[in-house]
Amino acid sequence: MTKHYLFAALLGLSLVGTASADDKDNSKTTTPGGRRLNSLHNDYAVRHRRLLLRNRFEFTPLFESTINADFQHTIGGGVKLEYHMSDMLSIGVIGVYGTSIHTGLVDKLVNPNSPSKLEDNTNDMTREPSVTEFLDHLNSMPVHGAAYISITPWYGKLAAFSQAYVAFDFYFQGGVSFAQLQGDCPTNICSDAAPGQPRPNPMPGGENLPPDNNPNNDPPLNTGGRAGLYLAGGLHVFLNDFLALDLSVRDYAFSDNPSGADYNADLFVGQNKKTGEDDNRFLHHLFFGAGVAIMFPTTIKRTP
Ligand SMILES: [Ca+2]
Ligand SMILES: [Ca+2]
Ligand SMILES: [Ca+2]
Repeated sequence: MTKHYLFAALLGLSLVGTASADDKDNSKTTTPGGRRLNSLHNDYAVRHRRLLLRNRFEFTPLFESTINADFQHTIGGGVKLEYHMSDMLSIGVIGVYGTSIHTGLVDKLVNPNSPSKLEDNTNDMTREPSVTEFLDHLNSMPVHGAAYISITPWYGKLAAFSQAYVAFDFYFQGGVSFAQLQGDCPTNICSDAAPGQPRPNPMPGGENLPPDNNPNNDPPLNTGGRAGLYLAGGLHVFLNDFLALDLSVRDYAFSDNPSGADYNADLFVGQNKKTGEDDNRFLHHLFFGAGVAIMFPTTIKRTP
């Protein structure tokens, strides 16, 4: 009997509970499917959050260095300009002026004291290029850059040694890259006017001579403007409301032949009409970049 009273009382309480919960429904919104939502649904995920990116313009002086160069490192300085339409999405451009430094491989091949040094004087009887032939075929990248869309999927706070709490975000970028490639092979070294093709016979009326099959005297064909793909990933570490450390790895991918040599071993430099192959090929140029991002306006808004 007591049990029945207890049960009735509990039932009554639960009904009262339901009724009082229903009373609060006046403040709830409802989805088209009839699902009830409370006021938190339309609220900000984080209140009073500093809006470090949204509607801000980013100006970032930066330093860049190649990390996968075979023959010549490119190191240089430039600027990144970016507009953040939202916390997630931004558009930008980057441009860098660079200077070239020989890699360790090149030093091994040209250093007079190196045991693997190339031949001193041009000898067309050997496949090996001379030091001068080799160096004159290398190209450099005085200018490179990109235009891109950037996505910032993650942001948060980083606690360092339980002392410093800094805001950070990770971003990924994709777009188009461009570069200006430079080289200078004098005509006394790059003397072959028609690489891979039969040469006219100096004797009048004589048959054409076969190709010289010597790529070391061919023009390197690795200079001029290039366009291709751009991919990057990086992070901002905010030092205050408007300054952030900007670290990234960028890939400028475009057609290139950094050695200017016969890469595909068909004994000349240039496009092979029979195979369609070219010694220029789609190459990734990876750079590490470090810069200081300055955000404008320098004052920030917060979520309510
Ligand atoms: Ca040689
Ligand atoms: Ca040749
Ligand atoms: Ca070739």
